[in-house]
Amino acid sequence: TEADSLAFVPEIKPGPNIRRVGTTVEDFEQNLLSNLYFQRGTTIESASAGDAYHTLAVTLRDRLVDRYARTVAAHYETNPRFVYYLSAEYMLGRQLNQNLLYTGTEQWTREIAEARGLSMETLATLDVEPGLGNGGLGRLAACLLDSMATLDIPAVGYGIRYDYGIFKQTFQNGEQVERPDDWTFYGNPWEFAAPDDQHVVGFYGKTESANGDSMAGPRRWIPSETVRGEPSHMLVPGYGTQTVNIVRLWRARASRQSFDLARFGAGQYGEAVQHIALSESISKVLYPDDSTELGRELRLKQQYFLVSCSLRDIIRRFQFRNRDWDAFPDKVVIQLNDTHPVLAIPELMRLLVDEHQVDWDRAWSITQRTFAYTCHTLLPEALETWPVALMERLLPRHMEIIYLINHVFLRDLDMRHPGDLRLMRDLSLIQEEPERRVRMANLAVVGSHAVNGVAELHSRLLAETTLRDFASLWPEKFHNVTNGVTPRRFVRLANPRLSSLISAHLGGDGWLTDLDQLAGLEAFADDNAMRERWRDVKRLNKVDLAAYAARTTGVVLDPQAMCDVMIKRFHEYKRQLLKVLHVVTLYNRLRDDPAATVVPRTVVFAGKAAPGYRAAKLVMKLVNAVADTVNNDPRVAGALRVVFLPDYNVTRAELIVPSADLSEQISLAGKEASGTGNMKLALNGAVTIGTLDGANIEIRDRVGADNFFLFGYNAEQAMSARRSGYSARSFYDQDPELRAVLDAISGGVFSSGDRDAFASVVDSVLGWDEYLCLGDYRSYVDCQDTVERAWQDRERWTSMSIRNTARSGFFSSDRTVRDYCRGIWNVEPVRVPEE
Ligand code: T68
Repeated sequence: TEADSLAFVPEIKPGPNIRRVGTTVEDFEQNLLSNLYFQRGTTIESASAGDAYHTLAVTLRDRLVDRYARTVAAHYETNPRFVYYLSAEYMLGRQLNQNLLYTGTEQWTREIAEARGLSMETLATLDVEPGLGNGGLGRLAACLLDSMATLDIPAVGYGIRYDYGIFKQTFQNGEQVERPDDWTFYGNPWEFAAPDDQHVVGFYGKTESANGDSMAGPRRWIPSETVRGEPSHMLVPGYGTQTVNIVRLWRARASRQSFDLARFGAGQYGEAVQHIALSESISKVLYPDDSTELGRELRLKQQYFLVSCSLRDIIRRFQFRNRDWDAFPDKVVIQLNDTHPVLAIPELMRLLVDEHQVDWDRAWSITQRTFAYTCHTLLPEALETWPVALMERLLPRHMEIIYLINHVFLRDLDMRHPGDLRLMRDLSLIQEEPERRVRMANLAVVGSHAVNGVAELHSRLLAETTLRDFASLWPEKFHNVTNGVTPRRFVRLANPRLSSLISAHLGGDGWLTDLDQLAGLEAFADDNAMRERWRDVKRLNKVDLAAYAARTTGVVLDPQAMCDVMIKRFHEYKRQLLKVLHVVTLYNRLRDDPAATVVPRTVVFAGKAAPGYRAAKLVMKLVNAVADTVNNDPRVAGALRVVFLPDYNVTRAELIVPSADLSEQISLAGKEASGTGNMKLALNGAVTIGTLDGANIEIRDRVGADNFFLFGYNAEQAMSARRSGYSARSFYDQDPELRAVLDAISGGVFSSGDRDAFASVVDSVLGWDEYLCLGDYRSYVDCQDTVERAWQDRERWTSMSIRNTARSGFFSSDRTVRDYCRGIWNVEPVRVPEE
């Protein structure tokens, strides 16, 4: 049909008629005026700030379209191997400033806007951050997209266009209150709808034989429910190159004819749209992680929805230039960002076997060569499993396919390790007890040619613990790819003052795409003039942060004080509680001896907790309570301030990171897979206080032990402490300072005398203390005392700060992407010509 043939052309047909944008400021201004007139339907005399913002956004987008069209043409021409990054989450951050930088129109825009009395700051605040992720995993996806485009890697990101992103966080009585994030309320000028490329996704129903009756042969799945997946995409420009890739996000729409006109006519307005509401609920909201039991079925539907739409799209794109299925793995590598998109493995099998008549063994070989899987956790409770009963109901054909994959896998396993029932039980894709469930991580490992952890320690521990038996079965499958962050967003855009200083000393901004060049700053680490300017940058950044804090929370910060930051999701293993114990320690010391000379400190917290995570939310309430008490106590004014900045997101990170002096990376060793906030902070000259966990180890190896404050158990010691009868209570009994801290909390010092308010925090830490907070307390507090002594030597501290930046070039996500390209993807860049 006409519609079918339309769907089988690339997004943009390569051809000579690509429209080009002008190259002068006059052209740019003309484009702006023209978009204001034709897109917003208004004139410069009557435009609102919103009109100006929207017009600027689409004008920048136009410039990127020009590059995108040339990118599509170059890719079509080359027919290269593409990376398809599948992720349920993307934390892209604000787009405006990024796209101004990447199109080189920052200065022009400033002049044009300011001539009309519009500040760049006003425009920036109208730019809404798409919060389509929870934390590190989603932000990593966004950093990798940026680096892939910058390195000219042909790539597409696939995700879900949630109507509501991660909730907005506010506090009431110190408790987190979640509000919906209606991020597209005023429209999203950055995206393009692509209704021609929609796909139909099935759920439920039954399967039947298509010919013969073997489960391995083609079968027919007759779903009993369908929804449409409607794509839109946002442009992902590379920095300093012509490549513009896309991230394609799927939105669930009801199938046609879903509106019940008869019911509406009968006055049953709710019932009339019920079917539409139900279908569209699939992409309604981002899950604030999987710690709630509620809506698990909907979460599985989300996962399949993403996978089904994306795979059809990948196949459609493959078929532009290719026919032979055996070439599929040569043209396609699909990276699975954690287990959330792992249903893509049985889905590709289904498409090949049932819809394209490829026989099972050939399909399986294609599938395994196509997929690669990144694991982001070590916590066994975070490994996803789905009840077999639910899978059988929702995705009957996929369940058959998973059984068959498992059957063949276990048969081969039995040949290699005859009679090893323990091994079979542990590696099976199906867990039997206490309930039959599908193990998504096992499915991911069996169906992929590469599995990677996200930091050296994490990859080692994965192979030694969580995925041990798989690692001895297929050692060649296991890789490490240490995470990274994009220096464009997290240094250049977030910290323009530091960027100018760096460029001035390195003789240009080549470091932005070759971050190892930061090593050139090493020569200035002990240079007095440089140290002076370095401190100036930090101080001015802290002035900005203080202004923001005063405006939003009323707390007044001192830009001269040490800025001590702990910014990340609230989770027990990350140990915000340990940080609170330290703050209370400082508070007690100051109260006991108001004349004590201490280093003035501002402690900044930010982060969200999963709405259903009670323990984390209580720690959050404790942070707010301690902040309240400390900030209102005149005895400690000038020495200690605590501020909890609400609604942490990418935008907030860009504000806080540049002003940090001390970076808190204090998770219990062996629990944090990598961390990426640790990298952002080190790159911006914060010195880390941390455990030997995740990428902290690699940061310390590079910046040097002298420029890193290390404390606490290492991963082995933590595991063995627990095995040899760890007793939290003994630390309380033996350490009077710790005792005073816990007694103050349970005695109501931070809760107006209410002894019950935080009793469960104290009881749980004195009882089991899952994350060894008390075991690490003394070592942590002593290490903080060392930090204070170091801070008092201003020149030495500044040198440490400079060395942290100079030696952190490794943590660019460009390096991460190069590692994936060489070790796992085997893809080559494709240059996009200028004209
Ligand atoms: C993080 N994981 C790791 N998970 O905790 C962090 N989980 O160490 C690492 O640096 C980062 O991934 C990038 O590799 C997450 O952020 C989630 O957000 C998540 C979301 C849904 C379900 C489970």
